[in-house]
Amino acid sequence: MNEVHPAVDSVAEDIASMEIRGAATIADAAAEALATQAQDSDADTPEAFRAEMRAAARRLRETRPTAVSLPNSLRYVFGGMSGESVEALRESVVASAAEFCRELDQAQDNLGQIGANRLRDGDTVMTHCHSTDALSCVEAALDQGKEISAVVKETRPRKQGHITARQLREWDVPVTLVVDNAARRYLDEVDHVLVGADSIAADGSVINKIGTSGLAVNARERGVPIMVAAQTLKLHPDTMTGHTVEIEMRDEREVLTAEEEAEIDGDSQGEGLTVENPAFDVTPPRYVDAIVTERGQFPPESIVTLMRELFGDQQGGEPWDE
Ligand code: RUB
Repeated sequence: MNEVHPAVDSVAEDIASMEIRGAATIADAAAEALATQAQDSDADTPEAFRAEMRAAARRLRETRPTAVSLPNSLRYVFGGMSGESVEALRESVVASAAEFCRELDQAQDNLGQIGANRLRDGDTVMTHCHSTDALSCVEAALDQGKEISAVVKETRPRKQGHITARQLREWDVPVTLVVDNAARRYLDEVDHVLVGADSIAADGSVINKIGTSGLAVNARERGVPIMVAAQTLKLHPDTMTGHTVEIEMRDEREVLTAEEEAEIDGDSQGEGLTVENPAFDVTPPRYVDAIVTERGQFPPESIVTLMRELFGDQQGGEPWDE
């Protein structure tokens, strides 16, 4: 009863272990996983089908807490689920998931066009982590015939900067890869800081990979504009009613191996040494110059207007709650 499809389980594991990572990619994979659950369901009643879908959504939801694109994607698919029979329900979920993935791609393309308008021929961007929304701005600028180069922050501990560097090199963009600690030194050589977001709060705060806030403060001090590329899927509806965004704490082993720990702490069996590994941080709106969405660019303080338009006074429980 309420069996979670093995493919859903496997997607959930891949999201938790970051095989599948990045807010937009996670959302896309979650929607597709719900479609697989629906497609292969052998539920014999509509109620059993709905219960299965809720169980699958809960399994996916519990993987990572910070990127709101994940619950937003699940909500979208549930929003499209309708019908009186198992067959009708199945079709509606599959169609809704496909529509979600299509819209996500389209939003990213549109956002890229808008973000590209901020980039001038010959500009250098500094990136942090790996964001498909941020890269879509660079791609669109290249398509417009502009020459862009990049200073790419490595992004400890998982080094997502390498993924960014690889993508940029595929597009033939000149890349200077630096360790995170070198970022301030290179800010004088760049024209924009360009990052993505996992969640945007109603006050315009940007929740993104750990290190974004320090980078933004340094960039502001150096007079370098900070541009956040985030499709509206990253807007966090709960923050309109005062909820805060949970910051994921990841395993200490991403920071320090057991051998390294033993070297530092000898025999004390971890008693006196604590390793903390927050995956994200919060950049206050005053350090952000523009949030670029598929609906246009916004000063962070005005993002709440867009959120009201998109989410209204959306309240109540989640569609996957039992
Ligand atoms: C990824 C990260 C990215 C955002 C935006 O963190 O912080 O900047 O998710 O990415 P992690 P995108 O590697 O821990 O998932 O623009 O692709 O949605």
